[in-house]
Amino acid sequence: MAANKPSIIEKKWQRIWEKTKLYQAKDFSKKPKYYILDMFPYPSGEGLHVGHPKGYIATDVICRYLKMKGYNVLHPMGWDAFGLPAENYAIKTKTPPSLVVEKNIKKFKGQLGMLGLDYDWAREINTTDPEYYKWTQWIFSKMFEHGLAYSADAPINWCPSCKTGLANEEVEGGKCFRCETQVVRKKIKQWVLKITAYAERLLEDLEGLDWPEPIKLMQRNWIGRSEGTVVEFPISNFESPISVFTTRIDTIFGVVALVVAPEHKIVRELKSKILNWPEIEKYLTEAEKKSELERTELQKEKTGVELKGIKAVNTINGEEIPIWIGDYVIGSYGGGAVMVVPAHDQRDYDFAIKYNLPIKEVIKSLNQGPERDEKGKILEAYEGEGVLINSGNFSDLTSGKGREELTKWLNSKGLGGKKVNYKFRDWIFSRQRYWGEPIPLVFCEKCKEKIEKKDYKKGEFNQGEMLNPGWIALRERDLPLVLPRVKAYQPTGTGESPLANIKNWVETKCPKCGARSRRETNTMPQWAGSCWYYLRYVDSKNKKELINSKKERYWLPVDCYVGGAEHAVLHLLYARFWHKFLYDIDVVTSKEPFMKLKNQGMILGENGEKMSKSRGNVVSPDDIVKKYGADVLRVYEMFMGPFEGAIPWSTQSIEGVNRFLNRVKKIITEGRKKIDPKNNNPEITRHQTIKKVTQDILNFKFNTAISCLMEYLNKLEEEKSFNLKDLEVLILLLCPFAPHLTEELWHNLHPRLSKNKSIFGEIWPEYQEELTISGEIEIIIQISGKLRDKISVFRGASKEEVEERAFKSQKVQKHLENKQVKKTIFVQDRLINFVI
Ligand code: ANZ
Ligand code: ZN
Repeated sequence: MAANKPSIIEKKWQRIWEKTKLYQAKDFSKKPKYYILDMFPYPSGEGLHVGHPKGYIATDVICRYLKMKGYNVLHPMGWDAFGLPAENYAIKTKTPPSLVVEKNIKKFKGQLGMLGLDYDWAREINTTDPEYYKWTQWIFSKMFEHGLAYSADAPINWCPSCKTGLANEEVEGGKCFRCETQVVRKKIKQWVLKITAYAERLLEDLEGLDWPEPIKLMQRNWIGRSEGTVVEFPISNFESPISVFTTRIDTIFGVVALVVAPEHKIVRELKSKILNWPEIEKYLTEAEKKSELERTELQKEKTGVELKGIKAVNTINGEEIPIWIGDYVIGSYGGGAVMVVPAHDQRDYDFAIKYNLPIKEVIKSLNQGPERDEKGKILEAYEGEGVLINSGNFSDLTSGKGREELTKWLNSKGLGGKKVNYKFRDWIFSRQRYWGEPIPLVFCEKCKEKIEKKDYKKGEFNQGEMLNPGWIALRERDLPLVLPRVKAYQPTGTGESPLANIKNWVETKCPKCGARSRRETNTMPQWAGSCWYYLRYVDSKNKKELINSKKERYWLPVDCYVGGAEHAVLHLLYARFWHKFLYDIDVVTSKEPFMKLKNQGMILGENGEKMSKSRGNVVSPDDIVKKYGADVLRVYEMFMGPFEGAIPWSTQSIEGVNRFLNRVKKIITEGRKKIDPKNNNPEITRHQTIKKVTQDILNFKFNTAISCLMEYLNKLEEEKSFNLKDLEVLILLLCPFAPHLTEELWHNLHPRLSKNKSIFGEIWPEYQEELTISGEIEIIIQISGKLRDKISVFRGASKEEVEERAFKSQKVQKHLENKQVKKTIFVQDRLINFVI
């Protein structure tokens, strides 16, 4: 029958659902709301492979289920379309990126539609649409206004041969991906966002979130809170001291040297006093070439050079100690200097052995200490806690107490104090690229002069303008600052974006004083648009404000966010940061954007490797849908294994799913001619199935929900006639997974129903707890594997209940007399076996 072909019924229902606006979420309703969100895709030229929609299918299942449970559900979709791939493609083909994006979106949207995903397309957004990025720019300018954006010289990856800055993704093993020249670090002026100002809140508020524990942990580690002490070490014959951050101030009596980072300002300040400057200079040049990662890799041997001719003084006991530079010390962390304690830090120990520095033990282990040679010298650092020794008045304190007392002492002398440091840095927010949001700032010499000469009225300049003299933010009415068309998209040779070449765009008037000024020509990074997109879906057409506050209060926060675990840190941290800022300026009313987070596991190629074009193992959803239909693809992707797991694609298993759906079709088409209200055989199974499928959907256990439906089908297939209810429940429970087929079968079962009345307007089946347990069933009692008795118990009775009943049996008692039960094996609803 042609009308049964998936390709025909799927298109038919998709058209009807669209026409009846089945998926449009209503702003405001008496129903409880639920906002379920997918991580929106980057619309690449290749289109989707079967791995991409796994998460989208899952949210679709939940969304359809929740609507049947009476929720007002918001399930939107959009496009994260700025970024390098479109730009590189544009460079190669000389087509404007906007056209490339438009074409790709069309393809993606077609593919998502083909899968029957129930998005509310009326709310679609696209991060490259000026009407959208107007608000991305607006948020930036608000951050600027509040002093959260500052300009700083920051190093970028620079290819000396291509004369261009490179994104991290474009550096492979330290080399340029285009010409394989060694990439160097080059400092250029960048816009930086003060995400570190939110460190404490970003940490604290993680606690209340229903997120996978490993992801929370990754965020905590990324933020990297570290509590310790800062302490100043004076330099002989020089006024300013070196300030050091340490988590182990209890080891200060064991300090044998200081090591400062190559970029530490003291190195240049002391130049005239350093006796071996040529050697130092050579070291500095070498260090500049290395990335931070290369410098700090634990396995790499640590190097350093002593600054000859100068000495530092150990604050605690007045001892003179040498000062070194070493590139394993990071310039931007904890003051860029460390105190070297070889006895208690392995890195320092290795450094001391290599450069022949003394090793002073100052902590005694309370258990077994470090290994020693025959002379008693330690063979490794003892990094643990213990009791202070060789530490003057502080000897005999425990490490913890020692830290407390030493910090107190330093504080009282004005030489140091408690300090909390964070590993993560402020966010470098500018890119020297074309295809991104223009940064809405101009530079005005006149305003700069005013600020420098303090020739302004109170309140004339905002916090950001005071912090960055000369930089003026565009006003809201000047937004969006539209990305102009250019002739060439490749980066310029100077490390500036191609926008710098458009003279009549760059030259403009200062929005504050009207003087001639220049626009910022860097653009925003790809992350910007995805920092707040979930807000815009709620009110995507609003021309007056980012989001209407009534709608914000109704829909937010997002109840459930689903996407790949690769976004565990950056995207989720950046979005949380922006959300908190928007909370502070009263745009949103919740402290966190995403209450619950679920990560989908990858779908691997049939060979168990990651699916990719280069590996040649890509499976296209178009081919699968063509052969089996969207419902088979959907059910298969949900059935293939645990949602979070990485699972290889299997053509064989998809055949199994195809057979399952065909059996469902058969039992409904044939069964509706054999209706018998008196047949109540499957009742218990029916209630059990409703219970299990309902619970499993809520817990993202789609695979077990489907296997439960398969068992239910087995049960039904044993029957010769059917209670209408049993058939209905099969379709209703299956419909979130296989929407097209079930919609068709639902109408087969109810031929008088209007085509516009969807199965998704039906109510989700309810179960009765007492009916999930059948009456009495017989259970076998074995003793050491031999059948000794049979008893009746209620279906589903627990081990304890069955045990208690079994011990009452005379036969059992006889066989157990004077025997000890070593082990009890229990199979629910089947047997209990006492091993003696
Ligand atoms: C002396 C010491 C003795 C240290 C000891 C450890 C053990 P977190 O914050 O957990 O990373 N450190 C400080 N600043 C650094 C920098 N800019 N680059 C590289 N290393 C730096 O740990 C802080 C510890 O890392 C500090 O404590 C310091 O070494 C080192 F037995 O100071 B410690
Ligand atoms: Zn001005």
